Amino acid sequence: MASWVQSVLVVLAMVLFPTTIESKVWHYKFNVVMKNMTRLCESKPIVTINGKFPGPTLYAREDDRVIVRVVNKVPHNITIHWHGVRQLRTGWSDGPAYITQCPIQTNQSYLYKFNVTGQRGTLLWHAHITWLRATVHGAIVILPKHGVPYPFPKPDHEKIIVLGEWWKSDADDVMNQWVQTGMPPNVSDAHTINGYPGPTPGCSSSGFTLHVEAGKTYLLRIINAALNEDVFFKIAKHEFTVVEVDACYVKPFKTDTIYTAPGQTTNVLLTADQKSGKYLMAISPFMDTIVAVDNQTAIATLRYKTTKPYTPLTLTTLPATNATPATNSFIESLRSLNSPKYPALVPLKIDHSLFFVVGVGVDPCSTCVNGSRVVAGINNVTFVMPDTALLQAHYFNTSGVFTDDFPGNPVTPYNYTGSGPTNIQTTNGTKVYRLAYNSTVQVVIQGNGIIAPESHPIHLHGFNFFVVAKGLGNYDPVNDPKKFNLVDPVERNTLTVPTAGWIVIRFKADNPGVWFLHCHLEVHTTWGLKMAFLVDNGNGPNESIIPPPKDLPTC
Ligand SMILES: *[C@@H]1O[C@H](CO)[C@@H](O)[C@H](O)[C@H]1NC(C)=O
Ligand SMILES: *[C@@H]1O[C@H](CO)[C@@H](O)[C@H](O)[C@H]1NC(C)=O
Ligand SMILES: *[C@@H]1O[C@H](CO)[C@@H](O)[C@H](O)[C@H]1NC(C)=O
Ligand SMILES: *[C@@H]1O[C@H](CO)[C@@H](O)[C@H](O)[C@H]1NC(C)=O
Ligand SMILES: *[C@@H]1O[C@H](CO)[C@@H](O)[C@H](O)[C@H]1NC(C)=O
Ligand SMILES: *[C@@H]1O[C@H](CO)[C@@H](O)[C@H](O)[C@H]1NC(C)=O
Ligand SMILES: *[C@@H]1O[C@H](CO)[C@@H](O)[C@H](O)[C@H]1NC(C)=O
Ligand SMILES: *[C@@H]1O[C@H](CO)[C@@H](O)[C@H](O)[C@H]1NC(C)=O
Ligand SMILES: *[C@@H]1O[C@H](CO)[C@@H](O)[C@H](O)[C@H]1NC(C)=O
Ligand SMILES: *[C@@H]1O[C@H](CO)[C@@H](O)[C@H](O)[C@H]1NC(C)=O
Ligand SMILES: *[C@@H]1O[C@H](CO)[C@@H](O)[C@H](O)[C@H]1NC(C)=O
Ligand SMILES: *[C@@H]1O[C@H](CO)[C@@H](O)[C@H](O)[C@H]1NC(C)=O
Ligand SMILES: [Cu+2]
Repeated sequence: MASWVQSVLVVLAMVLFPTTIESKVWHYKFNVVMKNMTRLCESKPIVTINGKFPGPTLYAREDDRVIVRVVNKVPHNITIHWHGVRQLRTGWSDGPAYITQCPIQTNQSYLYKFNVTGQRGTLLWHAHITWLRATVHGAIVILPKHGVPYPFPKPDHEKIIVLGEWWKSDADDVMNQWVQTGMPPNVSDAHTINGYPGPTPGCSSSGFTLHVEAGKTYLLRIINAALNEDVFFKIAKHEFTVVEVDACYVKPFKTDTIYTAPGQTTNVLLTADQKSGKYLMAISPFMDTIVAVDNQTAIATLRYKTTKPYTPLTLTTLPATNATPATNSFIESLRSLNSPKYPALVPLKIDHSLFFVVGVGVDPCSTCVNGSRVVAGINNVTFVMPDTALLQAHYFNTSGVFTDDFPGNPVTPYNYTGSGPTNIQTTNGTKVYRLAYNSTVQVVIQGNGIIAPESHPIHLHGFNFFVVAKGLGNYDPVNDPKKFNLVDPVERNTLTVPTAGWIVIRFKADNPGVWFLHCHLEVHTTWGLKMAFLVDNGNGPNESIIPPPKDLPTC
């Protein structure tokens, strides 16, 4: 066949059968650079990607391949985590420092390579080392495959809304406050909406404005990139229809208040159905225990295109800081879409039934102010970071880096939400829990009340999980399983364990590698509320982790 005929046929085939086109590769370059930024009337240098805060949006399409070249030009070690991307067999590109890779050091670069197999929706990317996440984060948008519609009415426009926190000091200096003194680090000085706290008295600064056209529908991709705080999100006079969380479709429901924890993403439809004008968009913190919180409200504006000059802003009120019922009503409305096309594949037979008690404790510390410091842990184990990556140690059979004896259940049970143990010291270690490929896992995650009961947004790398139940007090292994939702529980990668309560999650360990599980409040992760699952290879290359890339950083 003449080559021009072949070309014509190829073009014709591409037009007629677009699904036969090979999946696309999306290339990105992330330059890690310092940039001076002014917020709250003060300037400071921050670590950024390509000079942006929030960082650039990473677009891809379901089943496509993504390659991100990260070049470190700052005097800090860095890694990037593609939060919620399952990293099927590509754990080397997952990102948490000392778990799946050594840091990318100054003047080094690394290619993150992964496929977004079977995923579509909004996710987050962020630095996963020290507290650099404060300024190094952004959105991941995974579009559905060509020709595959959303399972909800097509919006006219799509907008990204990244929520964050801002410190006037360097965020790593704030973290080091604890390292050096053992005292809890300072709360942030402001919350941000797409990088801005809103008008600040005493200096010229406005906030983010979302421009809308009357009658149009918008898909808002809301990402909580805050370090340490759960928040409420509201827009005056406008209602949202929630359609997706953590890149998993949900049964649509209406609400005027979004509740979101760090690491979570929420996609909502908003119709510009109000009178032309300006409407307050705001976030405020949620905290229902006696822990210090940044109580500043961040302010942005939703503005109709036809708004006349000097139109006053229509205001709204946010829930109280301790409005636990508002969080419950939001969480309890979340149900998997569970349609024939997007079924909820909840594991029904469980191979590993685990019980993780999460919370804080204390550890002796000779350099600390009081001779002790606040720590945190799971099943009384405060995780100690190794000085090389766990995944490398696992792959190369290096002994002495970790042990695989992480306790699947509390060693000494106690009344978790009651009087608690008298000795609140924890033990420490670098321990993983080992799982065979394909095994099914249930984890009851029970919050405790040591020092103060507190809520914890727990995040699992490498897998989505189903949240089959949640409750208050101590989990009851006899009666609570009767209330499990095994039909359409929400599927996601981060969910809050309520203050003095518990959640039950289920997942199938069909992704080989070393996968981090931790509280997504960075302060608690720093204190040691973290562990890792080690999932062994299955049969053959398609069920095994790929070999490490040549440019994998070393420690
Ligand atoms: C930030 O500002 C300081 C003081 O003006 C300056 O010395 C520094 O070079 C600036 N840094 C960057 C990355 O622009
Ligand atoms: C990084 O590269 C710059 C420019 O080549 C050099 O001046 C600097 O010393 C290097 N830093 C490190 C830590 O290697
Ligand atoms: C990712 O997709 C590419 C095709 O785009 C394929 O060649 C490669 O094997 C996939 N990688 C993994 C780890 O599945
Ligand atoms: C923390 O807050 C205290 C009291 O406001 C202040 O003195 C200190 O400098 C802050 N620390 C950092 C690292 O910003
Ligand atoms: C240290 O002691 C002071 C004074 O007794 C107390 O207020 C503070 O909470 C203690 N801090 C820690 C981390 O235990
Ligand atoms: C916010 O917190 C600060 C410091 O804890 C406190 O002084 C202030 O009264 C609080 N403001 C509100 C509105 O709660
Ligand atoms: C690690 O040990 C396993 C089991 O003994 C073996 O199959 C594998 O080849 C070893 N890997 C390396 C890189 O030596
Ligand atoms: C645990 O503590 C709670 C709160 O103090 C109490 O109501 C409950 O009876 C205790 N449970 C047991 C088994 O002692
Ligand atoms: C936790 O570990 C410490 C140190 O080994 C021990 O003293 C304490 O009793 C343990 N607490 C619980 C609840 O297991
Ligand atoms: C782990 O615990 C031991 C015994 O309490 C202590 O000496 C050591 O400093 C701890 N290590 C870390 C990293 O906290
Ligand atoms: C894992 O599950 C898949 C799909 O159910 C199956 O095809 C495969 O053989 C299983 N592998 C192992 C090692 O159990
Ligand atoms: C950067 O990472 C390397 C390798 O783990 C480590 O040796 C070094 O201390 C780290 N530097 C900083 C500033 O943390
Ligand atoms: Cu926590």
